[in-house]
Parts: sequence; C-alpha cells; structure tokens
Amino acid sequence: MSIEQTLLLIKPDGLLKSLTGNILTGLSRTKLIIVGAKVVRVSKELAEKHYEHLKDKPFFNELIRYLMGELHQTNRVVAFVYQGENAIKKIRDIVGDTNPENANPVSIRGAYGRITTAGVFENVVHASSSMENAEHEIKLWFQPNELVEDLYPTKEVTITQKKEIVWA
Ligand code: IDP
Ligand code: MG
Repeated sequence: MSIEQTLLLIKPDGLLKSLTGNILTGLSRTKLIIVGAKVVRVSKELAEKHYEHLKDKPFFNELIRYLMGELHQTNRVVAFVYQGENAIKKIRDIVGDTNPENANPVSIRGAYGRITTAGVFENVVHASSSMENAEHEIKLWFQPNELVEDLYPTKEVTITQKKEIVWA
C-alpha cells in the first residue's frame, strides 16, 4: 500500500446544486485526510491546461466552458487535495464512472450527474486518475504554501518587481 495524493474538484454543477456537503460526507468514508482546500476562479488557461489531454475531443470546447462555470452561471470550483493509502482509487470508487449513466447509482456521479443535450457529461466532480496525473494536477491547482504537507520537491526563487493585489 502506498500513500498517495489526489485532486478532487467540485465542478460548477456540483456548486449550483449545493452538493458540497453531500460530496464531502460521501468522501469522509475513505478516512483520507485533506491537506489542501480552496475556492478557485477558473480561467480559460487553467481549464485548458487541466483538460489538455482531451483537446482533440469533439466535446472539448463545451468541457472548457463547463469547468469555467459558463454553463452554470458561476465562475468557480472548490478544490481539495486528499491524502492517504490508495487515495486515488478510494476517491474514484466513491466518485463513480465518468459517464453518469454508467455510474453506480449510489456513486456521486451516478446520483447527481447528467448528460446535457450539448453532449458534455456534467458529472459533478473531478478526481485524479493516476499518481502521475495527480502530481500534475495538484501542481496546477495549488502552490506549495497552500498545502499543509511537503508533497513534491520545491525550490526557492527570488521574484522582483512582481505586481500583487493587496487589501487597499
Ligand atoms: P474523468 O473525469 O472520469 O477522469 P476524463 O476522460 O478525464 O474522465 O474526462 C474528463 C471530463 O470530460 C469528464 O469528467 C467529463 O466531464 C468529460 N467527458 C469525458 N468523456 C466524455 C464524453 O465521451 N462525452 C462527454 N463528456 C465527456
Ligand atoms: Mg481524467
């Protein structure tokens, strides 16, 4: 058994349907621990990087609009990093099959997902599918100081003349 990390996103349809509590309760059965959590405004760039591997699919443009919240009058997702033994499989088992119609009816996607007429699977959550995939995704969504564990090697850089938004 290996200690793994995995990225879990509550997608815009999950937020529109107020499913955050249900989803977290469902996932708490895994006894995994949360080592990072935040609400993220999803830019087109972030959405396209996240789904880069699907860029040749016919549903890609709709999928990007979906993750950006354009189909659900919102512009955010909630992101979590879970950690523990076999975290990737444990989370994916509860999340269910990619296609909500094939997903176990008691899984998150089986219970709450749907297929839109535009053809995208609105399946409520995203979960990493392999260790390589998880590392890539966690680094995309979180900076090292946003996680309470040192998961991957870091380096120190000095950034000068960087503009930042601070409270006025
Ligand atoms: P996953 O989310 O179960 O890992 P991926 O193949 O990585 O599945 O696909 C990413 C997302 O793209 C899915 O969660 C779903 O929203 C959407 N998607 C995947 N395959 C299809 C499809 O055949 N039709 C419509 N949407 C799809
Ligand atoms: Mg995937």
